[in-house]
Amino acid sequence: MQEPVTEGGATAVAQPNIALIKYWGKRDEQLFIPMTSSLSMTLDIFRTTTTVRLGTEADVDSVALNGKAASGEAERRVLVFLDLVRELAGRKERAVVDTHNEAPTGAGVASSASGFAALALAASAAYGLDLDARALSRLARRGSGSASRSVYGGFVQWHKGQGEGADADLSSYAEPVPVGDIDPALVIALVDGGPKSVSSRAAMRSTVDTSPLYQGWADSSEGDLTEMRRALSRGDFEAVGEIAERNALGMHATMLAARPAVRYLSPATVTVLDRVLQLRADGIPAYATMDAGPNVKVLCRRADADRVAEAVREAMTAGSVVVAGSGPGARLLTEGG
Ligand code: 2P0
Repeated sequence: MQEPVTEGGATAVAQPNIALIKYWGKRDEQLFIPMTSSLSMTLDIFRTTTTVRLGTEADVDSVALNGKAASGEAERRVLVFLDLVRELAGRKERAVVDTHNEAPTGAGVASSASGFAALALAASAAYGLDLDARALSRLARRGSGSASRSVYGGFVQWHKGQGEGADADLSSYAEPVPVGDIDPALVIALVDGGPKSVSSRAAMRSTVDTSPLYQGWADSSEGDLTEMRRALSRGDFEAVGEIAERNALGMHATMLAARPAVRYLSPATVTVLDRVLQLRADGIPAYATMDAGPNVKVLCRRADADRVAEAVREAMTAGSVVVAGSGPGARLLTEGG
């Protein structure tokens, strides 16, 4: 393949986040406005690095993911996003996008969050848009809802926003949340590295449309969020963990009640959940959360992370365990790194 002629360009890095209060359901699919507010922790692992250059002669965008030309839905989502950035910037040049992902794709450690946070930052810089963090978070949201949160490091709340249309778009953004002294770690049990059976986007749509349990969870999630913010600010680790675990289990309950049911949890997931209960019975504060896949993320204190990782590893017959801490938000790389 001939190298395209390019000029300028920007490289950005972002990392995934794991929600402690989940985002599950949109009230505006076009603008990515969520049904509920959510709250997450940005991780210090699994970087996505994205370079966007402007093609001076190209008449189409070119997108590479991990060194291979992107295709299908993954490519389409990037092209739609680039159109949005061009519209905001009032520019017409096509882009050459090169993305490298350290995370295993498709199994619940969402690469779409780090991917669209990095793309939003690199593309807005390449097209000369001067966005503040809130505007960048709103832009990243249009690529993938959870990406709005990866713009920031540490603990982050994504506001569901108010009103409809432009009002909702302006008021649905993420921002950092103050936290007391909790020194958290997430022990990630990658019980299955394969692609997910149903995309989270399709699964959340069908849950909202068909699950009789959905509204109950959405209502209770508002209370969970309020309690979570209080627990974080007073540094109450046990309360943070308990709220996160019940919010995640509730989200999965809504999916199990969807018609047809969406079940991401596998026997290996349940085995790890049992091990987490056992850890608590043994006096170690450890709490589980799961996303749109069978993997389990165990929230614990950093001081307990090795012990928790060991216990989880022992419970697993396959897969691997990764330990993450709290990480930084999206940032631009300057030339030379
Ligand atoms: C979250 N998840 O809060 C929730 C919990 C999965 C389970 O955000 O359609 O890839 O691109 O906005 O952000 C995964 O959904 O969905 C997700 P879109 P996204 O982390």
